[in-house]
Amino acid sequence: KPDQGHTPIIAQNLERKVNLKAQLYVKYEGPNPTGSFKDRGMTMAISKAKDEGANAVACASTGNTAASAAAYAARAGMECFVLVPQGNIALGKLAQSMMHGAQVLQIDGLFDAALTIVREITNAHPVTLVNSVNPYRIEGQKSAAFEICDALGRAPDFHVLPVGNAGNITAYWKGYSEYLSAGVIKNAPKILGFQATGASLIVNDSIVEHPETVATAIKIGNPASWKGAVAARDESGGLIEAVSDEEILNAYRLLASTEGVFCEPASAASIAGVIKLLQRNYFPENAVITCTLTGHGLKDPERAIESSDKPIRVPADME
Ligand code: AN7
Repeated sequence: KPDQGHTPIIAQNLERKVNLKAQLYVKYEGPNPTGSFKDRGMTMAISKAKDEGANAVACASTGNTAASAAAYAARAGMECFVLVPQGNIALGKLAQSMMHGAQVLQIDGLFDAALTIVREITNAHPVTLVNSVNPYRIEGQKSAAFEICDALGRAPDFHVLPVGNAGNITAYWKGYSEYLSAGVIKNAPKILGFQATGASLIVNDSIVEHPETVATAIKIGNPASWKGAVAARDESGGLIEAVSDEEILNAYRLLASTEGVFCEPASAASIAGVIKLLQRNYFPENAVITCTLTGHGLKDPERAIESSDKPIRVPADME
């Protein structure tokens, strides 16, 4: 088994809970080495950087890219610089970047500002940019689409995923398209992307200056792979829509408390999207739907605790 990828695809029993008459599966990316789908692309980007003689890599990140870059750079013996938005990164992700020995720069600004800065720096200096504008990232991440088709023996009818910087939706569409042209699958799925309402710039077709959402992983106002996301939507006949923070958190709790699957809030945007589309009878009966759960719930313990009933404190006796 390779170190990253080959994650489980788990059938869901949400039928009675949300009145879904379709077959729903989640592709759970939590078991990757650093707990998110980013490892699929990062192993490629770092290996290629090493191959090309790089001594240092850098990225801007809402947290997961940074954690993954830090780990793979450590393994490769390279320096790693990560720029993260101060106060807008889940605790687990920050801990990972620090433990793996990256130079962590917390900027007084959001992801988009960090990406602009890191692009300029890596243009001017011998440091390899490992954000998903690095094409090797997309090549690695498309493997998830292959795995889903291999596991199901067919492509799903619909594939649903959260959209932040839009690298992953681009990668999935590339994967499905390649399997289609190679004749491995007969039909490609419709790609359904979900942004948070407070960061729904692709939906509204305009940059969001001040993105706002509890799902910090997708708190992005001007995604680098915007065009890729639009192509995935239009070529597949899918859609990109928004879900509110409330819908995201409801889906987040529903999955954890009734399916035993703990993902981070941004990941739950995919399930929230399915529930939203169900309410307007979007899915034909017996459709096969796959949702990517992009990251592990343990990434963001603070949000998990805030979203749950508080533990009860009692004296240490039988009563
Ligand atoms: C859990 O780590 O952008 O649309 O800097 O961490 O490919 O950006 C993370 C994104 C979804 C969105 N779910 O994927 C970063 C970063 C989780 C994420 C996304 C992210 P893209």
